[in-house]
Amino acid sequence: MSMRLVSLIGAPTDVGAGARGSSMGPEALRVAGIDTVLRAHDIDVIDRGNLAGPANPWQAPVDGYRHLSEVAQWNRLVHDAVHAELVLQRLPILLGGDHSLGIGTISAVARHCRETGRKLRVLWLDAHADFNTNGHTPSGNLHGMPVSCLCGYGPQELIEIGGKVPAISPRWIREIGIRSVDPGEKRLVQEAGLEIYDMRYIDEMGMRHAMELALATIDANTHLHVSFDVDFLDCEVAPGVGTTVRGGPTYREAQLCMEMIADTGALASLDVMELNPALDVRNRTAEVAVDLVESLFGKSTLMRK
Ligand code: B3U
Ligand code: MN
Ligand code: MN
Repeated sequence: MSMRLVSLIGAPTDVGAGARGSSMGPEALRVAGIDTVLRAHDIDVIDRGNLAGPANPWQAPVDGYRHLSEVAQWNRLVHDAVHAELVLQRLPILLGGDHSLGIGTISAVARHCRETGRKLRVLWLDAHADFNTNGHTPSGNLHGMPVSCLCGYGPQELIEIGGKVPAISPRWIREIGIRSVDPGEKRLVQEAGLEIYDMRYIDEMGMRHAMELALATIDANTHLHVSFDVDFLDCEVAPGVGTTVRGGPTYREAQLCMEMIADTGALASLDVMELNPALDVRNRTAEVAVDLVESLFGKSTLMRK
């Protein structure tokens, strides 16, 4: 197997979030050793440093959106940086930053897939469905809307970032770990037909079965993008996030999830989002996130067939 090439891109902002602090996420992931851990697996890692976007103006929503113009500016920067790495055949890891930036990453990934004729699958690991619109959001925070924007339901500034609208089809997404969906958002998710493995499903059927189904349509021509919102994890394991929702996957369930993704060999881009060091305990959540990223890149290969 040829050497794997990874590029780290920091996006230090919380413009799309309801709490300040995820802007410090990239640095906390570096302090937890994300580069060293990957290098230990014979991966060529380049840290591109941080993108420089607008400051957080901390204003009330306008037309149901908070900070739309700043979120759009950050996402354009993310789109360009991620696309450039994909063209260089490097696997981009976006160090968030709030989850609204998934619009920029996945728009770039979708564009690259169109350009290279690859099939795209997106795994959205999250406590939330992130499928709100300005008419349904309880907060106006754009980190609750990236999936809907990517599917074409959203403001022009955000849905056109990668060119083609919509960037992706709801059929390409699998959401895992979901346990907080707003009432209007629930209807939209059902109408769009999103494939969701929520905590009820995981409780009843187990993480293994959920992941087998979520990964079932991946083939040799698939670009697999993982968008990992750290609030996916149970808050006992990961307290350092802005919107904790109890009852998430345990450390072991999350490890299995990452290991099964690694086994596909299809992982081609990654977001690590919503880590909020201001709410963390001695960088514990960053360390757990890095540990899980290590599993995504094949840490536990000892027993593999
Ligand atoms: N669904 C709520 C809360 C939320 C979504 N994503 C996060 N929080 N991180 C909203 O505001 O849209
Ligand atoms: Mn999210
Ligand atoms: Mn979330």
